[in-house]
Amino acid sequence: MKEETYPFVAKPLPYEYDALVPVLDQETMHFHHDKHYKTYVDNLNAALSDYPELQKTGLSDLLRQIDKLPAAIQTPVRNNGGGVYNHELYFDSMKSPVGQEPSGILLEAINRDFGSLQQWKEQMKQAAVGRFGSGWAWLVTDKDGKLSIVQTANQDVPDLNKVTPVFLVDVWEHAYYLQYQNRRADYVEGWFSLINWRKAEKRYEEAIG
Ligand code: MN3
Repeated sequence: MKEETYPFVAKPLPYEYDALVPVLDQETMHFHHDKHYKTYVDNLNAALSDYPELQKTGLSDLLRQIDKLPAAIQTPVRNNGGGVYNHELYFDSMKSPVGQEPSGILLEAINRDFGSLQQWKEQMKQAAVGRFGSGWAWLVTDKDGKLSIVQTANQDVPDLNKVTPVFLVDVWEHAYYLQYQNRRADYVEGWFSLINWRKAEKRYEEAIG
């Protein structure tokens, strides 16, 4: 991801609001992007507004060193910086649900590290559906290209000093409730058809150099 700095600006969706229909409807995307994501951007800027020494630091660098930030802004940066980082990657990881399958070295790595694409999907679904409360399920890679699935709570990010995210799925209720109510598993099943595999492959290739 391109590293912007303070003041952070909400990025537009990389597709139209109705691009993810029928998996995610326009109303869901408007609330999720225009309200929830925008609020994280505004609150992150508010948290950093009194700390000029941090205003030239990129978002992932802020998240890598949360424990070294001034105590008063550790929690706001964790929650809102994570909220910005996670949503930008989430929106950018999706595309219209029209047949796209993984290929190339990312598919080879999935087969190697999970046994098969189907086994990966089952584990990813379990991580997303089984996440208790609000949070995220991620596909991440280490520097050697070894893939793993991780869950995080709230707006936490995985340890970015150790892994690079390939993509993630938002399992906060605001991501799906308008359309799916309590049926998180149905939302997650639909989300698989939204994965932008070409972008995922690019991220994976960049992460392992
Ligand atoms: Mn969300």
